[in-house]
Amino acid sequence: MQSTLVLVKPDGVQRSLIGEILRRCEAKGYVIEDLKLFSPPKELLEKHYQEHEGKPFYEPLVEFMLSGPTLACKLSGERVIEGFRSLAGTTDPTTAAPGTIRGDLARDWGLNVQQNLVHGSDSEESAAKELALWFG
Ligand code: DAT
Ligand code: MG
Repeated sequence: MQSTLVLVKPDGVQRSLIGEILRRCEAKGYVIEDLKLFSPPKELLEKHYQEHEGKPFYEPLVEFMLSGPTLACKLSGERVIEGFRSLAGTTDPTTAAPGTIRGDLARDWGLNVQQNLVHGSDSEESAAKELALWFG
């Protein structure tokens, strides 16, 4: 059994989409092991997005993540890392496939960061690191 870190980012919380997003995870058969709604400190976000440091969207991304509370979720299930990313859809909300969280619920707001509602760990290594960071 695998676990992954799912975040409902500030846009999702602000738009009251927590229920809809968790519903899709549960409907798929994944199990919510832990939940935490809070405003993470900048240091946590910088560690979380360390791989993107130096990219043009890095600073606006961290600023966006500081704009309001985030829901952190430890989600478990067989191949959940890959499975949640499939439920989430691709990064760009405009081209994310209909049927996915981003494809159905997110769109481009014309800002310099993609407000794409959710985060999901992208490998076993990132999941372990991110779960320790957000729930450790
Ligand atoms: P994902 O969240 O699909 O794993 P990522 O790890 O490549 O995507 O990027 C992290 C976040 O950074 C992403 O959810 C939104 C933002 N982002 C990524 N690429 C971007 C870009 N080209 N322009 C603006 N924001 C971007
Ligand atoms: Mg990523």
